[in-house]
Amino acid sequence: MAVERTLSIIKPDAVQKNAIGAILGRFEQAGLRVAATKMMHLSRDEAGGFYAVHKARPFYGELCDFMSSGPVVVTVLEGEGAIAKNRDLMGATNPKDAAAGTIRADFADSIDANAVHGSDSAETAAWEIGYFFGQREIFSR
Ligand code: RTP
Ligand code: MG
Repeated sequence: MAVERTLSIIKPDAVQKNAIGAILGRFEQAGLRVAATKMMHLSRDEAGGFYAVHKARPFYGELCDFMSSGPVVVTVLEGEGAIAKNRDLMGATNPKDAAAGTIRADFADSIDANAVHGSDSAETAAWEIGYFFGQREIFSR
């Protein structure tokens, strides 16, 4: 399987729960490497730009409010099959549907406050990484 990069966001609810280390640890334990990471408090416009693909959805306004409600941790994860591996570790969007042992099953409260974001394809991963990081801020090992 090819080495890939994917974008992870630890959302405001999980940062507030003091779960940054626990979540990054799950990625590392699964064989993914942190290639870049930083803490940010997104403006509402920055959150809206990031989730622009969902602009027409009924939940877009709430999603933008939530993602700009407190600091987040944005991380580039790298490893074999990183995009699908991260989605597997995250679990289903709604924590009620998330498999036991996934990040959302263990840390998410609701479909809105669902602990983590992860890129859903190679194309979106490249765009999402570029939204937050320059090439000189990303380190492969
Ligand atoms: P994410 O983009 O945050 O990793 O989540 P995802 O791929 O699992 O889900 P997506 O469909 O991309 O939706 C983005 C975020 O919008 C909220 N959402 N609410 N009320 C609803 O039906 C609904 N659907 C989605 C979730 O917080 C989801 O993470
Ligand atoms: Mg998504």
